[in-house]
Amino acid sequence: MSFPKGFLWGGATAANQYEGGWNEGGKGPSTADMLTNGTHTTPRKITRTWEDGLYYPNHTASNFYHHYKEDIALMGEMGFKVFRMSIAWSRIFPKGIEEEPNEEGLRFYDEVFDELHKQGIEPLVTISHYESPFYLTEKYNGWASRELVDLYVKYCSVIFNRYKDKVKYWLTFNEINCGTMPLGGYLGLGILNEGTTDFMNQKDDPQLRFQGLHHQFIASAKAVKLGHEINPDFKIGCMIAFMTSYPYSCNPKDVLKCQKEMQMGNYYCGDVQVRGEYPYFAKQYWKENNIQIQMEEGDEALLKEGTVDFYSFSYYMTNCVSTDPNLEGIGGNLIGGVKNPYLKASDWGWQIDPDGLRYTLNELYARYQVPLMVVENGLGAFDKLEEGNKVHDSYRIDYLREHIKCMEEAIEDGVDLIGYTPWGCIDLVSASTGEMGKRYGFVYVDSDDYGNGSFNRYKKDSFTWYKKVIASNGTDL
Ligand code: BGP
Repeated sequence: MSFPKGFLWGGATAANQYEGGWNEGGKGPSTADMLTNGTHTTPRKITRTWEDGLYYPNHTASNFYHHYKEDIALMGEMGFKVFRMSIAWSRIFPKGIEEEPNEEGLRFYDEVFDELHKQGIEPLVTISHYESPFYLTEKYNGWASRELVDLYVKYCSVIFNRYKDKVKYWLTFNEINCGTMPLGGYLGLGILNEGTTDFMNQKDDPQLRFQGLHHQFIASAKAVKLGHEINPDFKIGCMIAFMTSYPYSCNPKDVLKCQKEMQMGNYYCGDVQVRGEYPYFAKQYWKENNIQIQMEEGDEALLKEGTVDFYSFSYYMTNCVSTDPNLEGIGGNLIGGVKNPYLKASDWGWQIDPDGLRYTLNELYARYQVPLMVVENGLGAFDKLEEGNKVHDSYRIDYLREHIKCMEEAIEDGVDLIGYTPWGCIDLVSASTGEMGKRYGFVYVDSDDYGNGSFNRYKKDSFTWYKKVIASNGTDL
């Protein structure tokens, strides 16, 4: 029996992909709301096709806004101990700059948290998950400007004070390390570079990206300090998109290249947020890429004072790194690297690697020595709704079972793993492709890629399986 008593089993979502109600209850548009057409007023449907590129049809999403009671009851039925969700910043501050928060937005989350507690579920709240108010992009070019630090801290102060007795676990920024990468990195930073209208596809400006990240680090550190002042019991974590890379061969050149990619892609941000200072390799990278980080007096001290209480990460796949240009790349959405001949992949080319999770957990724990939480993991798949509204998703069960086994092994290795929230526990819209058809959930949501459907909820086979896993604390897999 390896999973400790009190292990936090649950599931994960994000407002912009799940909540819907994008312009209801006084909510302003967020960066994620703007991805397809760049206007404030045209509500979007799910329009993404493979040819169209990266669309993001999150306006209706899974309509949690109007289904939260039903959804939370389903989570309760599965026995969730924790539910990871995000607060949409633009529901609280529609433009991000108002004097007073939007009471209707605050009340919505009050009701959600109350409902969760009725079911004995602890909320785990991502404060910013690709959804800063779009107005801040227009006015300040998002996190490129230091102005956002105080606006974010003000938002934190409002939600920390309001929910201090309802929420204990917080994450400051979702997958903050995406900002170290040009593709996809701009969404979380809310930056639109000159002459571009598309977050996902713009001329890269490393100076702006890394300066934007610095602002997020400062904002995160300030939030951690403030949170602990408001409630010393708060547990505030970082959240990293972790993709372990293996050297494709034992050619030392491959090994060195791989090490470099791991440092900048995976470790740069966690090192700042957990250890409270930039890692040694940052300086060389800045030099090579002509990046000058503007620091204010006191920034270094702040980073030290605002280190996180735990480390959380998403884990879907691993890749290989090679210096050989002739090897086949992984391709697909937002992912790079070389194919690993030992691994199978999902329909989206994401290579499935449960052992890699055990390896990653050990590496992370050796480096940071703080509690770890896997806050995203899962298999995006095309599910088929069959007779009697059944979904037979044995492929998903297999994926999750193997990953849970490897988490168990990591715990036996001595890793302090405290929770597991598989991604998209109730079907939602995909971040990288904008499809509804890329499903992760234990619960099927009846909507297609165009937002057509009844939005009814149906339990998949994995629902019953996961319920049993939780009830047995991971022994009955
Ligand atoms: C992470 C994001 C999530 C989520 C997940 C799955 O990067 O934090 O928002 O969507 O990946 O990715 P996708 O939706 O592209 O399948």
